[in-house]
Amino acid sequence: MFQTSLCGLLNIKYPIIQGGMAWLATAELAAAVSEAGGLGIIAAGNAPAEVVEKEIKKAKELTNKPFGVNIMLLSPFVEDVIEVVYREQVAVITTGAGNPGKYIDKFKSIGTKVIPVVPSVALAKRMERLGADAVIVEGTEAGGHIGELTTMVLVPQVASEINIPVIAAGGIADGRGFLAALSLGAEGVQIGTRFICAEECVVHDNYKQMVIKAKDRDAVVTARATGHPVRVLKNKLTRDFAQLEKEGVTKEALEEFGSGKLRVAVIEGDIENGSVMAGQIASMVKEVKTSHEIIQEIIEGAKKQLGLLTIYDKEE
Ligand code: TUI
Repeated sequence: MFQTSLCGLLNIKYPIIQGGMAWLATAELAAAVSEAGGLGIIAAGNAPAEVVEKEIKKAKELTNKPFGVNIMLLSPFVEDVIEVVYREQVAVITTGAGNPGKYIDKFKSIGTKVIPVVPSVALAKRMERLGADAVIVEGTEAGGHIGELTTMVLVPQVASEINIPVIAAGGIADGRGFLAALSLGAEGVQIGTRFICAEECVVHDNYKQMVIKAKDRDAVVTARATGHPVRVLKNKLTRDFAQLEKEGVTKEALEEFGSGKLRVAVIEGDIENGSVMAGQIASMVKEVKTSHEIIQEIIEGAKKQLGLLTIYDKEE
């Protein structure tokens, strides 16, 4: 059940891709998600190529199943990371925060599937034309760097305009969201925030606990003025950001202030002064579970929800 064309394309059991979360999505999480039947992703983030290479080699030791690497296109090391991922012949790349057009042919020549994150119909169409294998359509509900449109409006608009598989992202954490995404025309989902609280996610426990305690309105957008808006959980950092924006400091000063703050939260566990990136669905994450349990819960939840819809149909 829920086997879509994406499962065949990526050689996975369930059409669930783990979000490429910088610092959090290490080999341990990626391998666990792939072992559980989804597609695990190692996030390159802003890491140097040697670090990414080590993670890829570690994931290969932990699983024989396919996994991917997320390439953050704003990284200063992007060209070197591209070379490492190419050399290691990783099964899938996802990309974020930019247009990966110039790299697509290179990866396709060795059979690596290329799946860009797109925040608009125009970019989705361009990616299809350039040979992308699928696109991740990410709504503004997502954590981290975000676009403008919601998942609810963007997924069906993109699905109507392209012929490659659409993967919905942003605001999905359970079986109901998964089923809703398929109803909107997606053939799979990308889930980030729920996997922050996977047992195999190496993030500091303070970060996991902050996600678990988050309420519906706690995931706010900072740094709009920089042109790179980022969704994070409210804390001292977001208040300081708001104050600086009110004072009208330059874009460069805001970028400088934000730089390195994700590491502060993820590694040091300073969830007041660090950047706790998470999506609007954070309040639905109630406990730490294994990646296997999370994926099973999503699939079983979707089956249950589908059963309810069928009952409505019978009552007509
Ligand atoms: O990339 C993400 N999420 C991220 S990246 C990140 S690290 C970072 N930190 C601070 C500032 C910027 C990045 C944390 N979270 N999600 C995928 C995503 N991609 N969301 C939006 C986009 C996107 C935006 C514009 C993709 C393409 C794009 O294209 C513009 C163009 O060049 O046409």
